[in-house]
Amino acid sequence: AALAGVVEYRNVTFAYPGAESPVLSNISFTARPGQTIAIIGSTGAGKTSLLSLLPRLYDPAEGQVLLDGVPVDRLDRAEITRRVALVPQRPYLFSGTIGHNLRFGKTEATDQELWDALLVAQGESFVREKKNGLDSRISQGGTNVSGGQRQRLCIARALVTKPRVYLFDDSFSALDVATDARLRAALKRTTSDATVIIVAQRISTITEADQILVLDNGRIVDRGTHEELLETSPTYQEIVES
Ligand code: TTP
Ligand code: MG
Repeated sequence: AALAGVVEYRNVTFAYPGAESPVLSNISFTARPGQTIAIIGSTGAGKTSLLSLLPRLYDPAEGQVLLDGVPVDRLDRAEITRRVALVPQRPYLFSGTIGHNLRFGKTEATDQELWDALLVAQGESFVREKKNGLDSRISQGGTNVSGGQRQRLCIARALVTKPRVYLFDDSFSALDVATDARLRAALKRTTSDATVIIVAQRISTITEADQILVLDNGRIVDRGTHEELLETSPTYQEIVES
């Protein structure tokens, strides 16, 4: 189907402009609708860089990134934005109301759609508790909300756009373990036919992923389910034990 949301990285190598050595080497994987693919690896391994190639923040030096079989450099950017939502590692809130911030990717969204997204993102109660609800002001950079609240608002913002593909870059790290678990369970229900790629630090966030990619120094060194990797991957075992 044309709008399925199949993501494929095919032998992707990438270096930042002006840099000598690549930060990603020969990356290949496929993520299909209904699947959750997790990416784990130490700081600087290239996780954020890997995600950035799908929405074309950068283009690879070699290889291809495909969305539903089409190389992303042949799609127009508006089309990519409609299909792919990236929740960045440092989620940004701008000065305006919570409603403005949530409607950033879909200006015509109704209040009900915003509340539905907040419910999934576990942000419903803290927004409801504010005197002005969706009309509450966010200060520049979102300094008047906590890190965990900011993450939940940015996840809700992505949900509002109802994309085919979700990219979560360490989006659950500021949440306590219980909220993280509730959020992911709710996410799984509402995004069950979407493609989900999660970068995570915490093992508990990704144990149920269909496939985990272990990234080390820009390469996928191991891949498999949590159980498989516990058996086969020394790098994964190290991360689990750390
Ligand atoms: P990242 O892709 O940012 O590594 P990461 O996301 O795995 O790390 P973390 O867990 O801390 O979020 O960086 C990989 C390499 O690329 C690293 O050496 C820094 C470099 N880099 C740049 O040169 N420019 C950039 O804009 C970014 C994001 C990274
Ligand atoms: Mg990162």
